[in-house]
Amino acid sequence: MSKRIAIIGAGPSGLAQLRAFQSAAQKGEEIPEIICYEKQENWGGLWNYTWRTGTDEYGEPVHNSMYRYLWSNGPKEGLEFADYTFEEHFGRQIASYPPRAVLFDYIEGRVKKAGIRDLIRFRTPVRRVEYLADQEKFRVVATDLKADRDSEELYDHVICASGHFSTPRVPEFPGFQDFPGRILHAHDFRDALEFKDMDILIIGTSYSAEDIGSQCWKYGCRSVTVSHRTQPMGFAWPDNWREVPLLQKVEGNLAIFKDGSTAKVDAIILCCGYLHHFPFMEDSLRLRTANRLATADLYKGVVWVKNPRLFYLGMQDQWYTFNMFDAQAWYVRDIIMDRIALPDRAAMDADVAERVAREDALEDDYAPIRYQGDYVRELIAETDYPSFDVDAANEAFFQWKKHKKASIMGFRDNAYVSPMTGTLAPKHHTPWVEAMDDSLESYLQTPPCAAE
Ligand code: FAD
Ligand code: NA7
Repeated sequence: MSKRIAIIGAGPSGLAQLRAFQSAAQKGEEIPEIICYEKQENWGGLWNYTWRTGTDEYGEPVHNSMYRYLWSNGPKEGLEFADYTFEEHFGRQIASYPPRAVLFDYIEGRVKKAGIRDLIRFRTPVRRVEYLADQEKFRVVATDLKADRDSEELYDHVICASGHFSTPRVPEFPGFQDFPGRILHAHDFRDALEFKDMDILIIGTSYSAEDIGSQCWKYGCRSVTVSHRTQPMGFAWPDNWREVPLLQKVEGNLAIFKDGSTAKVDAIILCCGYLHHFPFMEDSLRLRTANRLATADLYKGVVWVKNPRLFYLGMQDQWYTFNMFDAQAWYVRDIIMDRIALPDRAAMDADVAERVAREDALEDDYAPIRYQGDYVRELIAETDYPSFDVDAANEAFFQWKKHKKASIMGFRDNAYVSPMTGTLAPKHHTPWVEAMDDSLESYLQTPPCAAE
């Protein structure tokens, strides 16, 4: 096979793509030549923590949005790799909400075993992707940051796996210019202890708002006020936590909300989500989509309908993560290796429209989970990715939702059944609110017998 493939990003999605090709090679199949461009020093994407914010040592925007003490915000049973279980990696079952370092170790374990590191050019951000119609090739321009040299190469396919939780959406509210404290976006949040003894205001009501507020509460801030544009989160919050309507303005350090209520605050954290941002893609190749389950212009959620030699991985809003990226990567691999044929443009557009309409019709809180579970099931049915019990993974998510409603600060103390091996996870040795040490060494102290 003489095709050349470029993968942009070595986070969980890009690594899934590398592993998908390596798995075919392991079975004796001839695979294309692959080059993966990664702008960071190491793999793991968002799970590759850095203390840096703003720009890095090369003047590049820092990709990372994760912070200290981050524990998985959903059960690990929903993200487990079907071809590399937690039990295989850790030698036994572990508790259900691992901290970041534990998940990084798990992600890394699979790709170390696959031996694909040599295919990655680290510290090499892609600057520009253009399609040369006359040659039916993509021109990819990238910079080797260490050498400060640009390269230009031609590829038959490009797979964009650059993530979409990295470029912050940063609205402004009247009075921000004169606010006497710190205003930051969740993307730049690193350590909850910075906000110890402070009254903090959070804008937004999704995962970042919930988790950063909870972190600050856990590590000793004085109070949390969360301002919503659409509706409050509605959990049973601790006493020093309020939910208020949208911020109208700040006067000095007094925040004034839509219902006329006020709060004196020391810092403001904008948890307002992220932009799908692909400045390196030429206009005709650039994905423009809202953060939703059915992305715009992607057939089967991955094939760029306007030029089906281009693929995007992991661009959906995410309930499922690692195993969904796998499902996508195996599917994309099989298109590239001519095992799956693509329909014509009209059929691809119809597929996108059908997915959008089906998402728009979802009603209860649990329906989006089933929807994305069905999507994973649909893709894995078409490839040799190991089949797994998607209903069991859905069930872990349903339990998680119930446990959050019962106790927003205690949901991580629960344990679920692996959809891959059918074993029940042990409960973590320490309740989450008391567990200040988020290291891998501490997390793995849970004895397996705690499952009883
Ligand atoms: P990323 O992890 O973003 O990786 C993209 C990679 O592409 C990065 O390594 C980046 O450096 C590289 N890249 C970007 N642009 C370029 C370029 N131009 N050239 C070369 N390389 C480039 N998911 C969960 O399952 N559980 C959780 O608990 C969880 N918590 C989260 C908490 C936070 C704060 C955030 C922001 C996300 C969280 N997620 C969580 C979701 C997360 O999106 C996925 O787990 C996963 O990291 C997505 O993988 P990805 O490879 O698609 O993107
Ligand atoms: P999300 O899930 O995209 O949520 C963004 C939130 O920001 C959501 O509550 C929005 O409110 C709110 N938002 C966006 N713009 C505004 C403005 N202008 N004013 C007020 N509120 C606004 O992003 P997250 O960062 O929480 O989560 C992203 C990932 O990170 C997720 O997968 C986690 O795993 C971690 P809305 O409901 O639209 O009114």
